[in-house]
Amino acid sequence: MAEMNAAQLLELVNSRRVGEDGNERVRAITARIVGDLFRTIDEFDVKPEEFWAAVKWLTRLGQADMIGLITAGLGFDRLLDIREDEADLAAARAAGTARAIEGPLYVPGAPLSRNEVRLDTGNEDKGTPFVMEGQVLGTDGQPVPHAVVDVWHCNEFGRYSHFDPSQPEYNLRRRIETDELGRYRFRSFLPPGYAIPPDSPVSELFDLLSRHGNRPAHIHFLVSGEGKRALTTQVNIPGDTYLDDDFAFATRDGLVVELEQAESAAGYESLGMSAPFTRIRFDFRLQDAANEREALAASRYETAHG
Ligand code: MBD
Ligand code: FE
Repeated sequence: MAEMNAAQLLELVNSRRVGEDGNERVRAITARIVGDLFRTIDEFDVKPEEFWAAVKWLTRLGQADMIGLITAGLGFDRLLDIREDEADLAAARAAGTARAIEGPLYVPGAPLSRNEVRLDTGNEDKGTPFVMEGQVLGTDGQPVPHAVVDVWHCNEFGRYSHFDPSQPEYNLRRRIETDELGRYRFRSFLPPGYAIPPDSPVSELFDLLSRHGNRPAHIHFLVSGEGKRALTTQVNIPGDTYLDDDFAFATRDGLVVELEQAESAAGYESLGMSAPFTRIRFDFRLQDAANEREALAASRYETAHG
């Protein structure tokens, strides 16, 4: 009875159970993935040393907390966005600012300010200062008062606070509550692009795939407001070499901002601006939420089980 071939083993792995408990969807998806891997091992004649090297790599990937980098780099994060876009289109609710992937580097609970904030406190002279400003609007163009704009970007070396323990807590991470007209603004410096850490499990795989691990310069947002569907998105800074060659496949039309020169700093004194300065104007357009869960300003990781 314990002698079996590969097909019999697969059948046994996927059918064994002690009762009717458990989750049928999890059983079905696990069975598909196990079957696909059995077939991959067979087709490519994967040797034991190759298999165990892969297992060790996965273990190191998890220990380095880098699984979220691999999912982005292999296109899964963008795939989920494409599927949500398609679902929106099918439901005739494809409107508003385009979504873009959260990425693995969001941290909830950033300090909250009203109307405006300096994101770059403690990062003076780290790059070109700019002010980004605009409104949070509904798809009908009506302002969303007291919306929350949660914004984060990397430091001058392309590293994100929290994941880079050398930076202060919540460095370059803030939340801004909009005013009655849905207006927000913040000052920061133009961040550089991001590159996956060298000498990491991720870079090992990307070297073997002959792929680079660069993202073009970008700023992340999680925007939410009463009755509106929370929006996770990013904007890109124009002119970056990797704009159309993002390792995470996450750049989108309509999300590459324009850098303008503001001639006068009048009205921007509270952000410490002196003329002339670089300005980005960008309005976020949020769909109406179909239910309470859609309105939650939360990481997609956290809501995944909710
Ligand atoms: C990033 O900064 C990022 O935004 C994504 C999606 C993946 C890796 C690093
Ligand atoms: Fe990022």
